[in-house]
Amino acid sequence: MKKNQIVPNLQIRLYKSMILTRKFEEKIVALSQEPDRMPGMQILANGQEAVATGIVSALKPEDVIISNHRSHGHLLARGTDLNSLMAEIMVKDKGVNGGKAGTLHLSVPDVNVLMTSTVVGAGPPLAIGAAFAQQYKRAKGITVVFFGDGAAAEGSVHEAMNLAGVWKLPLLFVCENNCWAGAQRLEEHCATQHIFQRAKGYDMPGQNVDGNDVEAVYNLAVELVEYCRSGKGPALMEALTYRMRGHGEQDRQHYVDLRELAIWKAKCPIRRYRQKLLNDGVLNQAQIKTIDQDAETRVSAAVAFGDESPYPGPETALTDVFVQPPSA
Ligand SMILES: Cc1ncc(C[n+]2csc(CCOP(=O)(O)OP(=O)(O)O)c2C)c(N)n1
Ligand SMILES: [Mg+2]
Repeated sequence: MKKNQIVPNLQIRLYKSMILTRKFEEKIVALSQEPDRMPGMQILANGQEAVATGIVSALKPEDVIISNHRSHGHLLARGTDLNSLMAEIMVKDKGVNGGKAGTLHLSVPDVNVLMTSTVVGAGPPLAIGAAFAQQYKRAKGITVVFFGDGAAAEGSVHEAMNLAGVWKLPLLFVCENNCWAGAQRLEEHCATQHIFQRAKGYDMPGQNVDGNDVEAVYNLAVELVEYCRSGKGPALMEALTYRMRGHGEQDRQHYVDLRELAIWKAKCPIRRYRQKLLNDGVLNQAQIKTIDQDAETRVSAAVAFGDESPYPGPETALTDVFVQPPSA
């Protein structure tokens, strides 16, 4: 039986983090339907908020995060400044990366998010580097890398898990299994339905969790983060959830069975948690309404901030793009 690490203040923080992510991404949906408002491809994690919130809330500031293309929840749960994140997604000069990253290739060093990448399977090998540096320098932090069920089939992910197992790195692998990789169902692209069981082959503990239950995700994350921090080596966590929207906002999900979608809609991590907090008397309806409205207000302010920011000027095209390597 896993230890329950949940206390009331934490419950409210978990709820606030999930609803902020949901409102943030709902705003992106609305803006991406307006012409020329959100350039590029918008990839959202609607329905997956409990994974990001539950895991990132179990981390310490010194821990490093590496994420993939579905990263908004990870970044927001980590406390990335809302205004400059929205401005970045709007590719504006005041964005976290000066409008040069957009939504898919971000880096937010302030909050120790080393990078996000849409190159599927790119994160785990780079996480090896980050975790090796932590081990070599005897730092207190660990590294957490998020990747999808599709990425779990990439050679780079297996190589990274193997090396982490050999070197006993302080690295938590998080497979966010949302049952889809693009338009392919899990059973079409993955030889096993239980990705966490692959941990055994790399000599690390592997566990799975209901990824739509934020408290369960948090409790397991605390346990596995502690394991990695203790110097015993890496661990693999698989969170089972569901991608409620298309792969990207241009994808109309014509290949998805609407009955399946309805089943997962009923398991919405936010609706489910709101009901639990109401039932347990942690929050009442009025308090929930205030929290939800506050999230909406903050998101609207972030859009206004992005609107006011100019696009990066052409004269900045080559600044902040290359880093001079340290001289030997
Ligand atoms: C190396 C590489 N191969 C293919 C793609 C195209 N692609 C982008 S996302 C994606 C699916 C990834 O699925 P998964 O890892 O499960 O993440 P999810 O999108 O479900 O969050 C693919 C194939 C890519 N971006 N990079
Ligand atoms: Mg997936």
